[in-house]
Amino acid sequence: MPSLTTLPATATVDDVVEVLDRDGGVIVKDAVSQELISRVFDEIKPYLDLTPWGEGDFMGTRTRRTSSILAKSPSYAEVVLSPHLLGAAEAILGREKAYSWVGEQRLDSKSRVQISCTSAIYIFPGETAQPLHRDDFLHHRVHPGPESQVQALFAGTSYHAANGATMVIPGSHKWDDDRPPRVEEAVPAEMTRGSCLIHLGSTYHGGGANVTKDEPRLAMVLAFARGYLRQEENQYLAVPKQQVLKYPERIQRLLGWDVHEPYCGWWELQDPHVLLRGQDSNVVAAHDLLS
Ligand SMILES: O=C(O)CCC(=O)C(=O)O
Repeated sequence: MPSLTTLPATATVDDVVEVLDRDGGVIVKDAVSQELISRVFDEIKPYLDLTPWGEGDFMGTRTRRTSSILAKSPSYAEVVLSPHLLGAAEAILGREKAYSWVGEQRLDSKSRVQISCTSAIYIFPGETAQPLHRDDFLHHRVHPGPESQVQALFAGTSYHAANGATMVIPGSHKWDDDRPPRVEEAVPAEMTRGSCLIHLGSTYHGGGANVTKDEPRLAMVLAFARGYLRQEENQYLAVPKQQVLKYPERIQRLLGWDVHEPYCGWWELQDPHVLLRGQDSNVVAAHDLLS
């Protein structure tokens, strides 16, 4: 039975990518600090408490899901910049290079990453297992093929088979689209609080059943996708501009206030980041006439 590899926090991005290429998923122990997890939890707790139970097998009737995390938890920006997930996403999604001729000039473009989705998934006792699925279904991928998304679940609590650890089928990223996942093939991503499970968008996985009496399981989800695709969670609506302005430029661009090579996402023929820089711009002034 294939299992999941756990790497130490000292693992390099290359180590993470090597295991992801082989297995489709990898655990990084202590990927973020206990202090950061506590801070994020304190920031999202008021929202989690107000979040209703989900509906149906997929969302879970004993699960609370809250999204728009970068609007609710400023500290989550530190999770976004934690090196293993971001580095692996950049390496794997950046493999895809495209070029095209514009007259006699050859234009090269490389895929960069953007935030596709953020959420907290809180699975309570009594929850049943979520059906196994591939997250990149959202991008209409054909398998096997180049990846469109790389994501992680950061453990906000201890994460084990009984309290609903994510179930993963190692190696399933290599399957074609005709092979359905079977629960007997999935293994629990058991890990300590602060560790993370990184997996490819093509890897079959799903939330586990929580058969404990009193032990909820919390995961903080973060997905990166190629910068020219539609984000799964609409970050322009999820994170109000006043909050975007408080983040460093790197986070702003990862949120989508950016142009992806060669020219996807422009605003008024410019890098949309000019809207955040507040610099003197005739285009910004002209646009203000609209409001
Ligand atoms: O909660 C989990 O462990 C996985 C959740 C998931 O894969 C999803 O909701 O798409």
